[in-house]
Amino acid sequence: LNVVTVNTNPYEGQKPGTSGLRKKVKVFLQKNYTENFIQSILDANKESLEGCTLVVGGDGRYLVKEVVDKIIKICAGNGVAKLLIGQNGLLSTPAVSCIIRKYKTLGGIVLTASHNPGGIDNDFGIKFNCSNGGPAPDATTNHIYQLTTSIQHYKIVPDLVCPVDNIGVQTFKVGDREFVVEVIDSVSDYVDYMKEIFDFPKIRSLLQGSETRKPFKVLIDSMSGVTGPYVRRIFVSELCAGEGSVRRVVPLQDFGGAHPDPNLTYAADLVNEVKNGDYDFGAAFDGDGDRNMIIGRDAFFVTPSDSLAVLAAQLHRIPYFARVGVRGFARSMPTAAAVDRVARKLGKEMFEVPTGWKYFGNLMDAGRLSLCGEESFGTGSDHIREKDGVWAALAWLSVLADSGASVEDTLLGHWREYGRNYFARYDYEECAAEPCADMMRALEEKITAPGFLGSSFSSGGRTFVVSAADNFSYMDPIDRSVAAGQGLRVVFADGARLVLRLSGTGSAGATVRLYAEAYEPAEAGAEALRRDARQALRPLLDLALDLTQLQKYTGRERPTVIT
Ligand code: VG1
Ligand code: CO
Repeated sequence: LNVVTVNTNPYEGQKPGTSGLRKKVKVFLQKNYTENFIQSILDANKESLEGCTLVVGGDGRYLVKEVVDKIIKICAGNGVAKLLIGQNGLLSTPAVSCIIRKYKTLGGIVLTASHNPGGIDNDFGIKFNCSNGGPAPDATTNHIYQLTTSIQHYKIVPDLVCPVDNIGVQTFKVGDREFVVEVIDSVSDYVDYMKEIFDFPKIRSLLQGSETRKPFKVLIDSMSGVTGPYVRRIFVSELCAGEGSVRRVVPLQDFGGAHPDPNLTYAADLVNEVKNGDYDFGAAFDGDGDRNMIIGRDAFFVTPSDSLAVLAAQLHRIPYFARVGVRGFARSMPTAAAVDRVARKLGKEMFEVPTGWKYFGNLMDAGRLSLCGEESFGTGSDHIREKDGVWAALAWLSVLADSGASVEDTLLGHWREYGRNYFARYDYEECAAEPCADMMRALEEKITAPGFLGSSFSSGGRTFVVSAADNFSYMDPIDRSVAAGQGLRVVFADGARLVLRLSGTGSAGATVRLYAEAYEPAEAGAEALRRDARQALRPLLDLALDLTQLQKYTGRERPTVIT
């Protein structure tokens, strides 16, 4: 087989966002668009490419198989020695991270647009992960982007035919070197690792019940995303939960037309099933399997920020942490600060990083971070370098198996001890980009003007006094790299916070995210701790709309999604 060098021209806008390059499928279908980006990823790794191994897999959405084929041919053309590819091109994002680390590969290419809808009219995405298993840091993605702006040609082996439907090793002769593709079982490595981290027999006996205890009934929803095969293997085969305890476990190219995003809006049918059925626990995962939503009996909702805090407080119940110990905790800036209180109590280091999982990696690699999360339904630990949906569900079940408590009682107990951080996020999707940029500029000016600090606002019978306000900037404590302009935040004296930022994962227009958080201390009493979140946050949200003039700038009366 021969390598062919193909001339090409750069495309504008191949700049990876919060998590890889995400665009409409039609954009990726343009001539050489996908080839350019893949070649640029490889060029960014030029020094290490010779003889290296890469992992390749995606969430099963439309175009994954075609792009896997392109990656195989372009890698073959660029001196990569070996590819590890999930069967049928399927690998969850956490599984890619796990496999990169286990087999010590140079990195991996993940084909996903995560929770964005799939299908020919929807989204596709390409992300590069480094040898630590985590999403490439800003320096690397900026380098890749730079290369896309000047690319002149790519190298490909057009005649190489390599199906990925069957597990096994295929060897090719490219020029005078050997090129190997190993198609691997998509779930085995990941499942083996989960069995090391958790006590499967203990979770199994929770689910099965005993003479003295009723079975603990779960309903796990893969939302027709990539976790289907993982969920079947783990919950049905290993934990013997029964076929009736899993739903939507066949990965579909268009996720059945649904939005594979685990939250109360897009996973409403799971919520209803749990509410109307006899279930103790429900969980859902996004398209690529890194997000999770946890609910209890009667669909009692656990906010992701609380989920992180509860797990932090109960980490000792999980065998992995009992074994390796617990280092620090971290959350992304907009995530509610519930976990900060746990860190303080346990005497652990606490980090606040910009939105996006790539900012947790260095802290984990340096041995300073064990558990972290984001308000966007992301939870994970240093077992890999991505957030991990199935892991989060297993972590919760481990905690519950050990404590014997229900989901709701676990939360009530947590709030009684630490107080409660009420949290809500309003998303205004696909707005016109320019007015949104104006809005951000105007707000930044307002909150950084002299006199804003210390000023007070009344809303809904409450007074909020500004104690801090800025455009969040982060210096990585390990490599001292700086990420500036990460979101506008206003902090109030009573611990309440407002954050406004623009999404970095959308594929059209601008998506505005407004985050609100209010703290109710434990002493406030049972009633104050059990309020409806929307009600509790009303004064703050009203204040936010007034302060940002969001409705004026976006022309939107109400958000597209509330989480
Ligand atoms: C969103 C979330 C962020 C998350 C990112 C990737 O980013 O807010 O917390 O890390 O998606 O998640 P943004 O820039 O749109 O707010 V995933 O499951 O899409 O990889
Ligand atoms: Co995802």
